[in-house]
Amino acid sequence: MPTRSESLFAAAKLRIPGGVNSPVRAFRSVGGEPFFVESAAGCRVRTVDGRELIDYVGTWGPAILGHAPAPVIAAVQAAAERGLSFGIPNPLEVEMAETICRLVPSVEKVRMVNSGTEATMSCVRLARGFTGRDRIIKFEGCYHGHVDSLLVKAGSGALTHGRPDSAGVPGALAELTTTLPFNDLDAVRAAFARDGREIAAIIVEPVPANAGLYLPEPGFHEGLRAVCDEYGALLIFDEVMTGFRLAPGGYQERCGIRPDLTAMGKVIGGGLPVGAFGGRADIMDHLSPDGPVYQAGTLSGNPLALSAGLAQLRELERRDGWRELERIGAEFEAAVREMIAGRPLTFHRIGSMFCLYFTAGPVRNLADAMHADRAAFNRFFHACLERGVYFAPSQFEAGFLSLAHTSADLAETARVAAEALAA
Ligand code: HOZ
Repeated sequence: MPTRSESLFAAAKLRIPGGVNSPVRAFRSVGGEPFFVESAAGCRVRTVDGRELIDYVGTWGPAILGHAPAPVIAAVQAAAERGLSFGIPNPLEVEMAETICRLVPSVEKVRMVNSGTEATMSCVRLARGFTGRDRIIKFEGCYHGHVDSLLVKAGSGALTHGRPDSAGVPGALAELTTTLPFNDLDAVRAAFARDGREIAAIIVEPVPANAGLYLPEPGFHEGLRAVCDEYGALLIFDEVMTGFRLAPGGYQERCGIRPDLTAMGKVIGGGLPVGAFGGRADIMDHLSPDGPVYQAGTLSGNPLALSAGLAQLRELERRDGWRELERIGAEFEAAVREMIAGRPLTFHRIGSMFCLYFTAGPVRNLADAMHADRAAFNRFFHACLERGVYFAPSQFEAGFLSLAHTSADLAETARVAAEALAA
């Protein structure tokens, strides 16, 4: 007798390509089949087969407060009663724009969109329109959504779907993207020495979290800022996952570097489909209707999504959420380090984001991450899942903690993970 998840997946495969609406959900990387979720609350998801799992995916980042937090649900319900979508300016758009400009150090003007992909795509077009140049630099293993120009040596699901790049991206477009190893300033300087006057922008996840999670070395972002300034190129931070998660102002608040443009995404929607991009006013003013770079969206600034995002931010500010996330992260890290002591594993954490690599390390770029023993990770993943703990279904994804993860949840996770490692 198949489980409900098995039956649903069989039905899904008949009508949805691969049975999923986003490839990384399909478990192809780890093997087996995905489970279907019935509901989620706090740090737990409940499957359609009645299992409760401690969740470290957190809807891939947005669930900072945990799932279904009461103040966010109430705000969305109240907004829904006033109307689902207007396509006419609404006051929440002003409140969200003012909030983002207040919190994110480099953002003077911002435009709302509906996903991180839209945000990075719009940043690239705006950078090209503003500079009059076409070439983009990105880093191997960084994933900026499924934008044509950026699906070159990309991370996340694109890393494990069987080919390094995507079919359907015209060669002529991909040729305008230069990919370089992360943390390698010499490579960046060499690329600028060669093509500097053609380069519109560098786009970077300031903390790459789509090939696991590795950290920028001291001076790396300072070096990117300096080379962009020298050659008149723009620096774009993709803070889709780090924005509002690592600090109120994202990673840029922590590192003190001011990018010219910043892409934000799902995290600012608290679980609803949202993205945003913003930055220097003189650059943002190149957008339509004031400027020549076209960008638009019927659902952009959607009142439900903005209500959710604003309610989540208010709650984080009220609870001193970022300090608490750091405390939870440190507690989790201590438990993990004790568990993995003496094993050839590498654990990275920043704030409430983490990754356990199945390699002795060090891991400072994609090439290092690729040394991970994926078969061992896959066994670990399934052993944890069987025991009630859900980590992301790929060695090359980050884990996310929330304010809803209690000490008891973390201790239970450490117990399960130790058992899984032993198994
Ligand atoms: N970019 C997301 C986190 N790596 C993956 C989510 C998805 O592709 O569905």
